[in-house]
Amino acid sequence: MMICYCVNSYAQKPALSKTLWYKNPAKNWDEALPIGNGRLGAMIFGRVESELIQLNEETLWTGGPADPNPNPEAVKYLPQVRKLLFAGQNGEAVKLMKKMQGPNTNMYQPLANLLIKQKIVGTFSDYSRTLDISTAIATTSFDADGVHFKREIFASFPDQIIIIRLTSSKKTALNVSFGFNHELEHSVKTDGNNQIVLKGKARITSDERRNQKPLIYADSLHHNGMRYQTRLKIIKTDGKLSTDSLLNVNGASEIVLMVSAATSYNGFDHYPDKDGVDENARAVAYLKNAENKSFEVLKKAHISDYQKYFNRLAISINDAGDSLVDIPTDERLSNYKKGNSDFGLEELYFQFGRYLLISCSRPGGIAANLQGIWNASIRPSWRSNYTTNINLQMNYWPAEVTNLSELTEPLITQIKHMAINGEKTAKNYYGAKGWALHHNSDIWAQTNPVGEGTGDPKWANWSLGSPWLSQHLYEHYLFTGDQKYLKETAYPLMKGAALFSLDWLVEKDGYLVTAPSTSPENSYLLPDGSKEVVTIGSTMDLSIIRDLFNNMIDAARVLGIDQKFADLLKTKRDQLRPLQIGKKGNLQEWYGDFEDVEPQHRHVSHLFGLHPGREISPLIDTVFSNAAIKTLTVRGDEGTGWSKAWKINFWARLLDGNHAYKMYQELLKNSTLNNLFDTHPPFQIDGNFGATAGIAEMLLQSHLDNVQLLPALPAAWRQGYVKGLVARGGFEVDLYWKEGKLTKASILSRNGGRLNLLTPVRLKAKTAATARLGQYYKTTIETVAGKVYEIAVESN
Ligand code: FUC
Repeated sequence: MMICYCVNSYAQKPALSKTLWYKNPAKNWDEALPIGNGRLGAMIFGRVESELIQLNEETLWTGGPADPNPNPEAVKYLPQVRKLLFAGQNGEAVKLMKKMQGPNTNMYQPLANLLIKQKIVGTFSDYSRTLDISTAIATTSFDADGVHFKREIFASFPDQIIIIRLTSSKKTALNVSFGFNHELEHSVKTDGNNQIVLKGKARITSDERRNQKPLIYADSLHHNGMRYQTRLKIIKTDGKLSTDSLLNVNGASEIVLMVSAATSYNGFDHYPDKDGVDENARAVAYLKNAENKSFEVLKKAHISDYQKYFNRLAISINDAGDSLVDIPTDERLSNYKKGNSDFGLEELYFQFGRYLLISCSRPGGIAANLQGIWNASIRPSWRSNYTTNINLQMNYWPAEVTNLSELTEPLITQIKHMAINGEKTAKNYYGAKGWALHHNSDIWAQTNPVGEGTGDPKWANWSLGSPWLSQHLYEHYLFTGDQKYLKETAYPLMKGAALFSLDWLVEKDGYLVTAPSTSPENSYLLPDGSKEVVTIGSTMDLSIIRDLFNNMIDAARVLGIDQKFADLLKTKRDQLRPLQIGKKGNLQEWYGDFEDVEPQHRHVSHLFGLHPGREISPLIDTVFSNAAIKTLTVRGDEGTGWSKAWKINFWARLLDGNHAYKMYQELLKNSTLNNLFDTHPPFQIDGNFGATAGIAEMLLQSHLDNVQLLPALPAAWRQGYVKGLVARGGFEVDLYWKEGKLTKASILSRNGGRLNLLTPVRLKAKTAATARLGQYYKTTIETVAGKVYEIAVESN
């Protein structure tokens, strides 16, 4: 077969079914391969003579701490906006809503380009580049002039550096130079003959603000940009070193290098320049700590750290195993696009989502942005920031259920920061208690409505970020059962979001509603044909608030605290305007039963109650679940990458495995780049994460009172297993199926407690009670912490 990594002498043999591989170097960034340790990221092009490794560091953003009150005028408009909306003067309301906007967020920035120039004799052959997601190591190898060359690269979390090793099968065959470049203002200097250092400064603000005359939001100019530094050091080589503007190594058979980087970022509330940390000291310290360790020691530590997360879950679909692994990944994808089935590719993409989360979101770090940590542009699409009306949340959907719970820590920290700034936003913009978060945020935890006075309110003024993100806080408790965390971290933050929601609600026609309200990022037509973006009490707003109030009520009960507040929330929850069904049988999105301007709009905001909420389900009430089906049918199966990913989750929650699978196929066929990155277009990582979550949702659900085994298994997945999914309540679940039916399960109870299993087949379980629930069997087991329950199925 074509793959030549099997001949190499020292690499751990890649797990073929878990390897992305290609016969050609990346033509562009969308084909390069990502590695990362949460903080440092690299996109590896795999070019032979002129290799490009594009680097990132997660804290490198433009700007500095958010202005707590960038638009002091905003607060006076709220009563007027409400009055106009209630009088049906939406157009006038929109004009005033623009006056309530504030600055846009800052941007995530690239760190540097690492260039590797290798002189080869003649042409090269037997080329391959691979990314083994079972070890998180990328390899490029090729032959030239009878010599086999290999480059291995990985980003180590334990050592906080990127490690590169170049080898040749023949002594003295490696003649290579190394250097840096960058689009941002920077300087590059060699330091001795084995080190090269790039220093630079990020922009003080996103571009358009700098060009604004007069400056309407001037605070961002009170600081002058984040410093950053990237070092490349040759740690070991048998070649001869020299320097000019590059580091040169001649006549080597091995070169081991380390990339170390740091910024002056010192927390979301510190100016990164005057109050920044010493980035030079940090970058030097990482190197110093790692440079005396051997390549093998570093590699071993990296693999064991990475596999601690990755190996928690295994999946097999139709025994795909190693079939088709001798076909390069881009060719497999292109065959898939032509309609050929490839269950191994489906497994790989699912696991790739987990790989990406482990590689871009580590405890102690920064939350994954729109591109995780991988960004080459100094003006990335949507600033590569946090978009909170779906995208940031979607990034973290797979974390708990695919057994990566710890990786939510950066999100929880980001929420803590946004709650601090959001308290000022709630007060300064609305005179409200609690904390508010709007459509966008950034590393500075900005929370104000964005748009700078000209943004369309259908995105810029959306204000439900704090209650939505509170769902993630509570879910972390539901999956872990960690009551200390619930009490000390989640509950106070959720309460802040609830206090804001209480103040944000107003009465209309006997119900509590939100006003102004939007349904991201859709618009509708009034009967007179006018196009509107603002409404009263959008279905999404009210479903999000209902979700938060329900979670708060549960949390207060679990903790045995705050009963009075929980009672108040119950009263208010029951006064929220209920879900409405439109004349087409769809779930209504707006206050009235209006036509959509774009019926196939990518957002399906009003189905929040179906997913990620827990308000709509065929197991609760088919009236609303049928309305959700109608809504999805009208919306159609197209959309951006993340939109398709969300639809996998929706259909899974509707227990329609075949339609969920269709959406997965659509995503792979039409929204996936050759490196398996999701594309909006352009690349946006949320679709990768949303799809991984969606596959998990097809196999296991636990958002209602039951743990549903194989709730939405598609007919095409005849047999298989998944081991290591996690259900709420802290149950670790292995499932096996044949001929489309569950055959056995093995469930570890981490915390003890009652386990309610819901299955279409009757289970054989000693000491369990079984009851019928519609077409399902409900099996109840009182579990003991630490015990594994082997579940067999009654023969049919
Ligand atoms: C929302 C979406 C866009 C895009 C952006 C980052 O505004 O509507 O499609 O995903 O976020």
